[in-house]
Amino acid sequence: MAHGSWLTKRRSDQLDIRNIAIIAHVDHGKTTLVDKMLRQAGAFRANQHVEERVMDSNPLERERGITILAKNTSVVWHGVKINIVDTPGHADFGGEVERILRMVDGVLILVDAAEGPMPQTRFVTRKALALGLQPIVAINKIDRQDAEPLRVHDEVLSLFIDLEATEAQLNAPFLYTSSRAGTATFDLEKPETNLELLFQSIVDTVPAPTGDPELPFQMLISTLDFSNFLGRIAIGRVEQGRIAAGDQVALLPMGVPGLVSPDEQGVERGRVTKLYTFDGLHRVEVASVDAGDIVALSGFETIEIGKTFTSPDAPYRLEGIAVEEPTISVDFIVNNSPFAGREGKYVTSRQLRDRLFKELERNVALRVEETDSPDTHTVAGRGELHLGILMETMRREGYEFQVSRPRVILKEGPDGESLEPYEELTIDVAEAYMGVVMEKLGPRRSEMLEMRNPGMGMVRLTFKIPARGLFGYRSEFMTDSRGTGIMHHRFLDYGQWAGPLAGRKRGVMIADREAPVVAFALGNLQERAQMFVAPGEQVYEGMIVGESARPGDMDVNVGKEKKLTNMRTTASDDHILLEPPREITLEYALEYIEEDELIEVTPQNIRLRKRVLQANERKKAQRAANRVADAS
Ligand SMILES: Nc1nc2c(ncn2[C@@H]2O[C@H](COP(=O)(O)OP(=O)(O)OP(=O)(O)O)[C@@H](O)[C@H]2O)c(=O)[nH]1
Ligand SMILES: [Mg+2]
Repeated sequence: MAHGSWLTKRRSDQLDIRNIAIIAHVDHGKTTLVDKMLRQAGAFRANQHVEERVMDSNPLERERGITILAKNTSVVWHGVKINIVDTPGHADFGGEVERILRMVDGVLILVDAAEGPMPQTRFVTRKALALGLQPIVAINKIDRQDAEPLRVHDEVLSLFIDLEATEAQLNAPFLYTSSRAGTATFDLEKPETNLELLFQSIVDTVPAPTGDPELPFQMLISTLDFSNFLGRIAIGRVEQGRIAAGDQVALLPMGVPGLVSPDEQGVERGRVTKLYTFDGLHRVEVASVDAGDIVALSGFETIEIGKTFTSPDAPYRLEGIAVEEPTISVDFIVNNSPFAGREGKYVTSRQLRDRLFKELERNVALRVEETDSPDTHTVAGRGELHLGILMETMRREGYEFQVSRPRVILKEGPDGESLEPYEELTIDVAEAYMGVVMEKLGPRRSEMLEMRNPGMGMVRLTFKIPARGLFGYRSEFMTDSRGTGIMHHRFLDYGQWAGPLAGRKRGVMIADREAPVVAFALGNLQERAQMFVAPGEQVYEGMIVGESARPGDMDVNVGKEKKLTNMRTTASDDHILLEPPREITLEYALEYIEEDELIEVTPQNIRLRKRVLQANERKKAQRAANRVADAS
């Protein structure tokens, strides 16, 4: 394809460029595809050992098998440099994907050939189409046993029509791909053995960037990075002009697009210290970058997403990107459990405070607020995963702290009424479990939006539900569907406060003293409870050790030994068949706990506890609460 007018402006030593983001629902195979693209385009040496999904480079990403941070990379294919941005698919990171769309000229939309378009597919596709980006569609995982690529092809087309795609967007190339095998074809009857057709489609359909390198420099900051050595790093596409290391530039605050008056407040001037472009897995330092390429730039401590870099003589502000508002918050509290300080390196309120505020440097959708107590900070974010990952990262760094139950962030409506966040919930289950799902979701104030039978005895149910209504539902759902169901939810919008919701159905079992857990005690308790602890663990009074089968909390002694009435010894413990304890992950705990409970997070353990530890104090508090309730 000829992009002649633009090419003539590029210096002869510069490659032709395409900028593309890979977008999809979580797990549909984006990172696996980028992996194969890198390999097939020769980004690695022939004998280089490269791990699978190499782009998911941080330890949490590898452990969980999900992408948390978007990442830039590039390959050169037949003389064209293709900048690729791999994006996270989880709904909590949708805002980041939205910002990334501002530095590309096309999107590769991946859709699982069995699951079809999911809420997150719809969200990112809507944003991409609305920005006028040229899509390429990959119906992925065609190697799956249950793949139905033709059905999914139709579903994607309907989605495009729903979202009012333009003629050009509707004519997007549709490829059938297997990320895992590294293949792409236009025709299922003619399987291919590589990704040639995908590369070719990118070069042919994604427009080359149109910025003129001879005009004054402009660049919108689309994402951030941070290095201890360079400080904040801005990443974005050079909109027009060119930039060289050492150049004097202006950094414009967010505001109305257009020429900024020279004396506007908040405009900064300074020198670019370092410039990088992306090459395979590496960031390579370069002397200068021309319009159209994606660049990482350092030199300013005030770099923020949405600000514009320009030449100092032509401070023209580009349309900024508002960072999405948080929808839930939790309190981070200094650990005051009886085991405080035993497992963590950083435990003081000062250390906690500094770490939380440092996080704001790169975690743009996060908010941290001080409270009346120096021991407590309120941290607000986009969802349980967003906040859960921060907690997980901190515990790995050696921090120890406690976390409250998440709260939804309310907003005031136009008439002063209370609004709360609603989520779109998608559930895939076998038809047999449909009844129990509806029965459980009803009292959680959900409203069914759609029900579909894609076949094979499965149903897909879509609900609108207050975010609060989802708290604690995942574990019930997994039990109800015998672990076979799949559920996803993403933020929809703010709506009317849905009124009070019932809390957890089942009570918890609470340790009544500090002791090591004994198998004999668990053996007796497990008939009435699902335990969270295993023999040998240490518990303290007020710690939650299991979930009972019934409503109402119960204090128990998990350290109770078998009475040695005859010659038998505790060795007989070995004969007790114990159910494995329920594994408590951070996200699970966040969904699970009630207002009067906390999560204790340390590098080694995640414990659940009552806020009030002593059983008699708790009873007193309960009686007082009942009196208040009776009086009103
Ligand atoms: N059968 C099959 N499995 C695949 C294919 N591509 C990816 N997978 C598997 O799907 C899972 C998710 O793959 P990823 O590449 O991490 O998906 P992703 O879209 O990057 O996920 P997020 O970044 O978390 O949104 C992994 O277990 C992959 O091995 C494919 O073509 N066929
Ligand atoms: Mg990924």
